[in-house]
Parts: sequence; structure tokens; C-alpha cells
Amino acid sequence: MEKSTSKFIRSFMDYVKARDPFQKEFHQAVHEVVESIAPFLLNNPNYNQSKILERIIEPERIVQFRVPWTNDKGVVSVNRGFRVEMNSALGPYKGGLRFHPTVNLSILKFLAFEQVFKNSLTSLPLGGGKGGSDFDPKNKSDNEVMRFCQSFMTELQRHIGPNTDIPAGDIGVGGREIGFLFGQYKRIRNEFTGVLTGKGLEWGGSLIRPEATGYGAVYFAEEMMKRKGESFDGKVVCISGSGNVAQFAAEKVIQFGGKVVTMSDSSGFIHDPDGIDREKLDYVMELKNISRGRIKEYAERYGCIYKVGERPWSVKCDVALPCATENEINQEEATMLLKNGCEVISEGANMPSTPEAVHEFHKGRILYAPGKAANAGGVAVSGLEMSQNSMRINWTREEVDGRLHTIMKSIHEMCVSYGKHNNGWVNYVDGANVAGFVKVAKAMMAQGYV
Ligand code: NDP
Ligand code: 2IT
Repeated sequence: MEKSTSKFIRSFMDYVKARDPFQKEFHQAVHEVVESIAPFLLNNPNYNQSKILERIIEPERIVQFRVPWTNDKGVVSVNRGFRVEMNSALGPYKGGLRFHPTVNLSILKFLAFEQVFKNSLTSLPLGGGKGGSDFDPKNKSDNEVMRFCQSFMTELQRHIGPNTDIPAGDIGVGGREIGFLFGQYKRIRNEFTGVLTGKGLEWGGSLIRPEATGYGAVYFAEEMMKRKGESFDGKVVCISGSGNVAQFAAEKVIQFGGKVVTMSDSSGFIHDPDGIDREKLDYVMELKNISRGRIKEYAERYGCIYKVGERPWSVKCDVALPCATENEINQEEATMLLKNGCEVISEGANMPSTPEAVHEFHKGRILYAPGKAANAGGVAVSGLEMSQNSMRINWTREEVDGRLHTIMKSIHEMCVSYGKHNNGWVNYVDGANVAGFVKVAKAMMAQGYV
């Protein structure tokens, strides 16, 4: 990297850190994007003159609110609710809600920032946002979750709308939570609109939305492999997580002839060398979505290995699909993956690899797709759900899946065209960041200093 470029990055990061010294995850996400786009900005001084970077890292609006609720025993708790409305240059704010005890402004700003570029890559008219709460849905009854969601939406409803800000799910927010949130929005506003995505099929949801993120991450990996004349057929695949994204990533890998050998949750991972087949995956789906149990129970049922408190990256594989959470692959684990022959990483989760891990993947010249490209299928189908809601029609499964597949292929092409080096190797991080950024930046320039 040229000296002037690294100086530019350093001085900008000093500015970001000085403003919000404790937002580590946000710094990490910003640094990755700025590293990719610095050469472009230095070549296009008009963007710098209009302070495009300073503007793009500053949320247009953040709302934070109190969420009081009572548990089944009548005990009162108070959680924090947030919505970060990051950027509306390309469309209304769009992005998920996360319910997890680790939720804070740093996490939500990093996620909202990533969402802006991800949504831009989908080529759909979507701005970027993210929200959530430090509420932990684990070990809560359905009624407790309902009361929490109702209290959360009682405040959030005044800030969102089908043409303003359209939340969806993320960690801890699935079909059950979206249902409770939607019910409360409708009750207060007296409107049946597409204000949330990930809705149930009978009440405005889209086919393939539950599958979209996991399928999309696998479609993206397939595109990367195709460029090398490879496919999923016969490949050994490690997946982390066992929630929405992990489950449908596993489903698509199985359909493509790959063998999924691991899944995990925050307590540990299972290693099933025989492969998680359709029947075993149905069991995982039942376990996680209905009985809401732990992945350990899989090992007890099928008699395979369970490692307490560990992540699956020590298991030998050809493809790794991190589908749990941020910073879940560190440098040491990245080195281990490479040493064991892993050649493809497609991120279902948001920012699951630390910067040091990404550095190892790049050094190893393997096929590495960052979350904002690889997991864009989820929000893409959310965009398709919004279109169907506006038109008041429902597309078939094949129609939506076909569109999802086309969008993932197109994101892959954009990454290649912006990230290809002279020797043919593709830096998908640079590709995704530059392709995603340029469109947002151009729109912001056209819309004046807002
Ligand atoms: P879920 O809540 O359905 O599942 C999350 C999974 O990850 C669970 O298995 C959970 O285990 C595990 N997990 C969560 N936090 C941690 C942690 N700190 N350490 C270890 N494991 C953890 O969420 P999703 O599947 O929807 O989301 C997974 C990832 O994908 C997130 O990074 C999310 O931002 C990203 N994503 C999701 C999209 C979507 O459409 N849902 C779209 C794009 C990205 P446990 O049950 O023990 O908590
Ligand atoms: O991180 C993400 O892209 C999501 N959680 C999905 C967002 C959405 O609006 O569907």
C-alpha cells in the first residue's frame, strides 16, 4: 500500500476513534471499508471535498428507548431498545433487529454500517439500518417474549413505516418475534402494511425469506467455486451456528451434494463425521425452532462428538460457512482452517472473521467472501417481500428463489469486476466494499449535503 494511502486511512481512523472511543466493533467495520475505498477516494478528490466519508459513517438518526416488561411472575424488567437509521440515499432504512444481551450501540452501528453497503450490492432500492435490544429471548416463555415485543414496538412504531424504515429479523428475532412485533404495530397504527419483513406466509410474508440468507451464502460460494471449475459435490463443509442462517445453509449444501459435518451454538459444537443428512437436519430444525433446545442434544441423540465451549474451526473441511456471530474466527482458527486445507469461506454471519483472520485468508489466496456480499440474500428477499406487499401479490417459490439466485450471481460478478487483481485472484472484500460504496456515494453526492 502506498504511503499516502496508509496515512489517509490512519488519520481518518483517528478521527472515527476520537469521536466514539469505545465502539470497537464499529471501528473494525469502518476500517475494513476505508481500507478498500481509500485509493478510489484519493483518485476522486471531489468526494473528499464533500466529506463523503465523514457523512457516511454518521448515522442519519439513532433512537434509543426504554423497554419495560413484566415476566410471568409479575416481576418488572427494563431493557434498552435501539434503532440506528444509518443511510437512506438508496431507499428507506432497511435491516434487521437483534435481541441479544450483547447488543449495544457499537454492535448496532457496525451492523447498520455493513447493511448500507450490503443493501447497495443487492441493486434493490434499500437504505440501511439496524436495531434491537439487549433483551435475551433465551429461557423466556412465549408470553414473556410477546410482552417484551409489544413493549418494544409500542415505542418503535412511531419511528418506522413501510416507506420509512422496515425492520426484519436477526439474532434472537425469528418468525415468532416478527409476528408479535407486527401484531402490535397493526394494533397501534390501524394499518396492515409491509412494515416488517420475514412475516408469516399467511399474513404478507414471502416464500423463501426464511431460507434466503443461508441459501444465498451457499449460492455465493458456488459462484466462487465455479470460477475455479469446482462445485459443492463431495465437499466437506463446516458450519457454525444452528439458527436461521446455519439451518438453511446446511439445507442447500446437502442439496448441492456437500457433506455438512459441524453445527454449533454458544455452548459448543457437534462434529458428525458421517454428515448431517436431511433427517438429522430436520431434527436440528425441530430442536432449535420448536423445542428451543441446545445443540448438545444432537450429539446425545446421534452419538457423535460434542465439544463444550469450542468453535468448529479445528475440524478438517474444504468449505467453511460461519453462520453464528461476529468475530467468531480469530487468527489462530483461520490458520488452522488453512492448514487443514480449507479453500472456501462464505460468511453467512456479519463480520464473523477478525481482521487478522481475514489477513490470513488473503495471504493464503483462498476464496473468501465477506458477509456483506455473501449474506446479502436475506435482505434481498426482504426487498422482494416489500415489492410483493406493495403490489399485493405473492410470487411462487420458484420465482423468488430464481430472483435470489440471480441477485447472488450479480453480486458475485460485481465483486469480481471491482476486486480482481492482474493475476486473476479476486479480493472479494475490496470488490464488495468498492461496488457497494460507489453507488451510495454517488446518490449522496446527487442529493446534496444531507
Ligand atoms: P439466530 O438467532 O437464528 O441463530 C444464531 C446462532 O448463532 C445460534 O446458533 C446461536 O447460538 C449462535 N450464536 C449467537 N451468538 C453467539 C455467540 N456470541 N457465540 C456463539 N454462538 C452464537 O440468528 P441468525 O441465524 O438469523 O443470525 C446468524 C448470523 O447471521 C448473525 O451474524 C446475523 O447478523 C447474520 N445474518 C442474519 C440474517 C437473517 O436473515 N437472519 C441475514 C444476514 C446476516 P445460541 O442459540 O446459543 O445463542
Ligand atoms: O443482516 C442482515 O442482512 C439481516 N439481518 C437481514 C435484514 C433484512 O432486512 O432482511
